Amino acid sequence: MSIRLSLNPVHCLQAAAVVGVLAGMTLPAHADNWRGWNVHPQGYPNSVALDSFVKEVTENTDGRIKAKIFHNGVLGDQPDAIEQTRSGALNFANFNMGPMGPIVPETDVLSLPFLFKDIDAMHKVMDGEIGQRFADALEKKNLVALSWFDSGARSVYNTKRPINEPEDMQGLKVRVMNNDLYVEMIDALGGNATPMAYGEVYQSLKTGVLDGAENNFPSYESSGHDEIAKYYSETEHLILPECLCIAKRSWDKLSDQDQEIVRQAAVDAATLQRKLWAEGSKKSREDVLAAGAKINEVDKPAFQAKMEPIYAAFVKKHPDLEPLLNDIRNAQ
Ligand code: BDP
Repeated sequence: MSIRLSLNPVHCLQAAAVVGVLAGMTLPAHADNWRGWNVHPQGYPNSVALDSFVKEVTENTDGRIKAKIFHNGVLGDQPDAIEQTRSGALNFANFNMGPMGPIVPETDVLSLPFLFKDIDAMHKVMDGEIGQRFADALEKKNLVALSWFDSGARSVYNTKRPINEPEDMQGLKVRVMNNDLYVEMIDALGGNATPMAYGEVYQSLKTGVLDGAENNFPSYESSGHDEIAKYYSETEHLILPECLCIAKRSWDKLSDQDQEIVRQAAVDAATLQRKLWAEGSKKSREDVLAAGAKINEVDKPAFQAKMEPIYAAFVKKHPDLEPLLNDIRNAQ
């Protein structure tokens, strides 16, 4: 077979020009442009830690990975971002284990109320062999968890009244994260749970669509919810870890050397985040108090008793997860 080339002089000149330009410049090595998701605003402990992760990854890979983090949830709400990271459309993110439950059932164990006795116990569990089991479960769903962040303890707050006893929750419309377990939890207390995206809560509190929500002090403050829902009652019903996760598709493309760099950057980010968290949550508590929040302690055993049936229902639904639950209890 013969191939006939028609040589158009204009095309030849254009091609020569392109080759000339390419030859004259030093082409950069192929760079992976990574986009990361974060729900929190700039300056929040997690955001500062993610900024440092981005810097360390970009510098230590000599620009082979160019990472950029988008704060403030501008790339979508958390359930969406989880899906996007699973598919590789986003490359990394800081996720809370609460909205992870519908995708990775093992992580629902972490959403059982009053599971960890305190934050140190949570760290001990997540930094050890049990944390690795969660990472393995996440990896099966295409998320590579490289380190665990803190998110303190979550408590209930509302616009109406201080909550001392579970009975005080009666009839309150309380926003929860996207997970059926939280609906069961608030309903068990006599409230009306409303799953809703984090970014919509402020407006809903303002217009009275919601009476309250639940979160830790830094989020209560940074979201501005403290300006509207003045009663913060220290139920401390959830101590949820968060991950710094990489899309498995992005992770698998890396050389061993770059995987090591990214892993180290994630571990360093978690060390920084935990330090900033410890300082930041104390400061947020003081700030919201100074701004007029009314903080009270609650009758915790009464809340624990009301939520106990959630455990039995959970084990009935997920008998396979009972050993994991027991191991977490025994490890504390
Ligand atoms: C914050 C978590 C964040 C959640 C948010 C929420 O850090 O990941 O999206 O709570 O309540 O504490 O949705």
